[in-house]
Amino acid sequence: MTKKDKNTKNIIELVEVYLSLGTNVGDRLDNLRQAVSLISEFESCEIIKVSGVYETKPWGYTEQDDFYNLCICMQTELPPYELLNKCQQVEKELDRKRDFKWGPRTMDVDILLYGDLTNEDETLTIPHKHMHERAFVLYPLMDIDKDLIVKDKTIEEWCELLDDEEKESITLFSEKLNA
Ligand code: PH2
Ligand code: MG
Ligand code: MG
Repeated sequence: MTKKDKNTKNIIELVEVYLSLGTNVGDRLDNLRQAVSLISEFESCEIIKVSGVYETKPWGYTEQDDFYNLCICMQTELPPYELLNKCQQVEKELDRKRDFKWGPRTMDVDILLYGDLTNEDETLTIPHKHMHERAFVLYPLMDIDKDLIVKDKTIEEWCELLDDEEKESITLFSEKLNA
């Protein structure tokens, strides 16, 4: 997708990005609201769609409280590492403590997809490594676009492949964040 810059009339490349947000410490709904509000203020970014809010059993490390999760689709002009930096600032603003892998957190903002980009290094793996096996990512993405293709399958197809335990790990809390 492209648009014209107002001042220079240059063509700007807009990339479609999908983010996953998760929280299981403090007031989870308020954490999500604050994070989405901060993300909506990112320069050169426009939120296109926000999924419903889902309550989800912890994945990976299970001895912790349930999460609230949602996904966001947005268009951006920001390069991937600048966007990552901004997502990490949101985590900091929400007072995220340095946690251990898959441990409790006030806010986690992950980049799932950045257009067609594939990238793998220590700081950023796109598409997100585990996104196709997690109900807490796939169900919110179903709200946004069930036909979106990730790793050669649609979101809907990946959902059907989840085992029963994973399918039962998630319930819709609210269709709208600000309902
Ligand atoms: N995030 C993790 C690890 N486990 N489980 C759920 N349900 N939701 C998450 O957002 C989540 C998780 C690591 O980022
Ligand atoms: Mg994460
Ligand atoms: Mg993360």
